[in-house]
Amino acid sequence: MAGEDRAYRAGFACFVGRPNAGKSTLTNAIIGQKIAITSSKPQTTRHVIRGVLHRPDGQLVLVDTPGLHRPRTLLGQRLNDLVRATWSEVDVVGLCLPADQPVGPGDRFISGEIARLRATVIAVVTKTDLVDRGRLVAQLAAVGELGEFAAVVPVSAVTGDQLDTLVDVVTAYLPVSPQLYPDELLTEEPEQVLVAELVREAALSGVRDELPHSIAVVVEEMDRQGDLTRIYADLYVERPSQKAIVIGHRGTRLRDVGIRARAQIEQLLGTRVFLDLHVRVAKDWQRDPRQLRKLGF
Ligand SMILES: Nc1nc2c(ncn2[C@@H]2O[C@H](COP(=O)(O)OP(=O)(O)OP(=O)(O)O)[C@@H](O)[C@H]2O)c(=O)[nH]1
Ligand SMILES: [Mg+2]
Repeated sequence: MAGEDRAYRAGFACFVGRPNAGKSTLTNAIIGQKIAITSSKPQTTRHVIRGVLHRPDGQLVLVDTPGLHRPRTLLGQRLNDLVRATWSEVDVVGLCLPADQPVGPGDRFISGEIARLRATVIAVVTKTDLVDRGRLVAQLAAVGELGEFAAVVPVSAVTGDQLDTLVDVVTAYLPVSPQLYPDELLTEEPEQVLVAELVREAALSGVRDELPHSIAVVVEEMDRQGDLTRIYADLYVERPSQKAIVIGHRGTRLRDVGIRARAQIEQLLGTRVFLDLHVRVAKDWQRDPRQLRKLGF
């Protein structure tokens, strides 16, 4: 059915869902580059990040957002506000439901909220590589019960299974429109923001409990000369005890974070990287409007 009637489509879509549902991993897999950091800790994403997928028949702009959750801090409230603002601006919303977890009250809440939007709503069953066929079929049935969806697509961002189908489905619901972004642009995010996020991702791995939520990263200075980029970044925590954990015995943990972050940043920038990390305490920043502003929220 290829032919003249396939008009060029362009528009915005975002994946929504509980923290840890796989939204950022899916966004990266579709864009084909790491624009959003991911981790096994809930509430990893804190910024709205746009990535652009270019196809001959259209342009899909994916907006990665934080997971919607019950807020316990001012930061939590701000993140939820960001999510809701994004929902009202996109053409397609993909509700992400992990295949390996029962559909729960959190999913029902989000599903009810998005049903009121002007966007086309589809359901995406994520992480299908983690379950067998029987369990997947049962999950698809449970998702069918959850609400009215224009489509239900099972997908694995890790194996790539069904990714193309998902993109086809989402693109089909975009409006007929001229191109929105120039060719080849993958993301508009400033490099400093992407770099700060990569440092935060490295700092998240291996820390537990409340600590992941307490970490924020700001790039203070970034200076490229030839094939070397010098980066000075501050890693903020909320209490002195957390500072000790992040730095580790004789600085070993922090050194490790620096090594892992540097490898990722070198990939992003395509230059060698000198990375200078400082750990600072910003007391209870998640609840403090002034600190939040300083940290970019
Ligand atoms: N096996 C498997 N794991 C996945 C898949 N997609 C995501 N994950 C894992 O699930 C965890 C959460 O993924 P994220 O993409 O950070 O989840 P998120 O929905 O963006 O989470 P928040 O930003 O916290 O709301 C990570 O450990 C991922 O590696 C998948 O398709 N298969
Ligand atoms: Mg995320």
